[in-house]
Amino acid sequence: MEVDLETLGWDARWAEVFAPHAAAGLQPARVTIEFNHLFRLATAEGEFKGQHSGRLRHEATGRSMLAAVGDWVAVELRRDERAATIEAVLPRRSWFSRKAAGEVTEEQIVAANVDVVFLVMGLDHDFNVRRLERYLLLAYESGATPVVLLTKADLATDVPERVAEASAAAPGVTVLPLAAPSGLGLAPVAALLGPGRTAALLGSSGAGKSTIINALAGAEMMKTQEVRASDSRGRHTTRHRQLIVLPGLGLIIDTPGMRELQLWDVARTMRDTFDEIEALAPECHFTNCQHRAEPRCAVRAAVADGRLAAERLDSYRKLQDEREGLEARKDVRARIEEKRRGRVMGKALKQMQKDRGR
Ligand SMILES: Nc1nc2c(ncn2[C@@H]2O[C@H](COP(=O)(O)OP(=O)(O)O)[C@@H](O)[C@H]2O)c(=O)[nH]1
Ligand SMILES: [Mg+2]
Ligand SMILES: [Zn+2]
Repeated sequence: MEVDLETLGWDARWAEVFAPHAAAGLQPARVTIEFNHLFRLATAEGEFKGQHSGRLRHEATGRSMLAAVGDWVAVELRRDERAATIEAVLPRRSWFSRKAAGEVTEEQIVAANVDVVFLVMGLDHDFNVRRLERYLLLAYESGATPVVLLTKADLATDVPERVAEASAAAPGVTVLPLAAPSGLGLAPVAALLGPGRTAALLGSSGAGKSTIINALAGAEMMKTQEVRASDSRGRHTTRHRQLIVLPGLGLIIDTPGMRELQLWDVARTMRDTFDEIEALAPECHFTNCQHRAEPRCAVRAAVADGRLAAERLDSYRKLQDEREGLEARKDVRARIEEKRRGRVMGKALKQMQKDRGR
């Protein structure tokens, strides 16, 4: 099977960074599925399964240096086995990361090379402005352009109000209501895609992400779920992240519920998302004002006289807390790493002394 790489998102810029790998006889491939370090890869010659080369695994100093869904990689093809060895990961243009689960805090790439990220929220019990703000931070952090999709518009009676609420929380971001099963509002979503463009869907389980993919594809690409009436949550159907090619429309990455997704480095993005608060901060009396109980705080003054919504300051504080928690965990990790290195050094020293003593 011959596949046009451009339908997978390939372009002149990728070709340029790939040139040295091409010279080494490698082929370009895009990661469509990752499962426990086993990959499915889309190449010009169709689908291959893939694994990292021993050298790449060995040289990676962190998980974020290994391949993830959406990555372009350089592979050695073993055509007879339909298998490939991943020799290199091309530098990412954008990426979503999360704290990897486990004892140490480590950055893990969730999806790479995403042009537009759809923040999906159902207009049922799922609708939550605070959560939207957090998704927005993630989107800004990733480098992809965010768009808010409010699904299940057919179940809501207050669609214009919800759209206004979401727009207020996401200044300058397109907010689109839709009811994917009936096709209502789908055209403007499709218009944001395009051949070779990659979108990712972020949102809670049951928000309607897979339903959007199916509606866009006009086919049952993804299994959707029955929703429990009690809490509008669906059961988990999408187990792994997956990059799906929508013929003629572009590419889309479906993600399992993003509950586990936590912010990695939010300092910059806090400034972008809460720019009205960051703009007031220089007027505070204390340069390191946290806008909590400090006297002569310009931010709290703005809330008091109605120039700033109290909810905005609330969200800001919640993110501040989250960020501090994460920073503390990073510190712990750094101390553990230092200790480990100290132990290795200590062993080496002892060995040296022993050797000398001989
Ligand atoms: N009424 C209505 N139901 C929807 C809509 N979108 C999704 N659903 C239903 O919500 C449930 C969860 O959808 P699914 O796409 O599996 O959610 P995911 O977990 O985000 O992938 C399914 O039963 C869908 O049929 C919508 O726009 N309107
Ligand atoms: Mg799903
Ligand atoms: Zn202040």
